[in-house]
Amino acid sequence: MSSFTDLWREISDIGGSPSEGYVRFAWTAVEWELRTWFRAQAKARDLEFEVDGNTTMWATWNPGGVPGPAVVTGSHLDSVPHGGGYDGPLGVVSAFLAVDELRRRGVVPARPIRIAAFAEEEGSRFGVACLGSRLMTGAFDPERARTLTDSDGVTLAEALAGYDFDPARLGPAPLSDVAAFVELHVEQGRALTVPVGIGSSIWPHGRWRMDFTGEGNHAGTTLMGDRHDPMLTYAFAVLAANKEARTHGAHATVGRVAVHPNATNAIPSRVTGWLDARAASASTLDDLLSGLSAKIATRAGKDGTTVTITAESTTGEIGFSDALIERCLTTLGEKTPVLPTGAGHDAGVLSAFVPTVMLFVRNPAGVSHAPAERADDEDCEAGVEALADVLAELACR
Ligand code: HGY
Ligand code: MN
Ligand code: MN
Ligand code: MN
Repeated sequence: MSSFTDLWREISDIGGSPSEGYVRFAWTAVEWELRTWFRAQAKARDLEFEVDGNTTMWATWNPGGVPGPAVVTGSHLDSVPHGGGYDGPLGVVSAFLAVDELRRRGVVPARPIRIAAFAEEEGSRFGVACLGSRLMTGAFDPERARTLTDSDGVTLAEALAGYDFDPARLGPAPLSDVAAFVELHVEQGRALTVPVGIGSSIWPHGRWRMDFTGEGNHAGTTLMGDRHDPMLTYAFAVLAANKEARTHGAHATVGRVAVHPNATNAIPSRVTGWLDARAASASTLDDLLSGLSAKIATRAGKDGTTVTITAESTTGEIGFSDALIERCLTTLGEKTPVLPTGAGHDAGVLSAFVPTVMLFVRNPAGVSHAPAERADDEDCEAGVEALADVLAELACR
């Protein structure tokens, strides 16, 4: 049986390093290495390995051969560009170790326990967050998914076919197979001051693509008064998003931008910025978006540019199962903190369909989506124990 440290080391060189961060995009050679590792872990534990039509990997432990819905745990293996190593993989590694722990305890579950690794959770390659779980629940149209395009112009259907996955198999899966979902995840801010906490809810959030169009021209000869510079409208939008977020007690970020033609001596003809916005309530998020859109439109009028804002993926208010939170508290101790998060998760997508809860592991750096993301090994071990306790509670009673 592996210790946390040993199992963690097995993936710590795949797709990056702790100092530089990880680039682990869906349906790439790096992800394939992680898939190979997952499959080997399932095999080493004599778990039944499967890949479904959405390319989610499953490893099933069902020693009693019992029929019926499973208690599912797991997370994702993909990352944001140069992200930390914990966001996602911690939940998958902990899931394998929790099964080891239950075996060590001599537990025989009364229902199957399944480990899942969802694809493209970050949406880093095709832009739609939690794409694997959205497809599974029917929350995203498979036809539309097949035509999503990455930054190299590769469609999702082509990316799948490149690894012998059949794009025609994308789509909803029977959720009646899932009795409950428990996702363990590194906490992504400074909210947790003890090793393990329980998730209560996820802030409503979304991603919007903002396309600014103007008139490309020479940087040296075009009079300042003659310009239609979309970069100006874009710059205004970034500052306005920050201001709106502060006014609303919300969060707004523009972390990605594409400029055409991207030349120092040319006024750009086109700028695309991607807005990530999140708020404690859906109405606050709506207010933020409508206020911001109006301000940007006014500014575009002054700049002689045009702007279109398109939602790429949105997630409404999510509260995890009260009953499961109660059972986690009974199992882990009534003093275990129960906390909301501003980060999105496959658990958030599944929670609209099946009883779902999350466990968080302390993040001493308070950083995520960046190489400095951390969790101490001792806290990760406490996370595995907690996950094993919760799985025993949900799968044995
Ligand atoms: O972007 C997010 O909130 C997440 O970590 N997938
Ligand atoms: Mn993430
Ligand atoms: Mn994650
Ligand atoms: Mn010239």
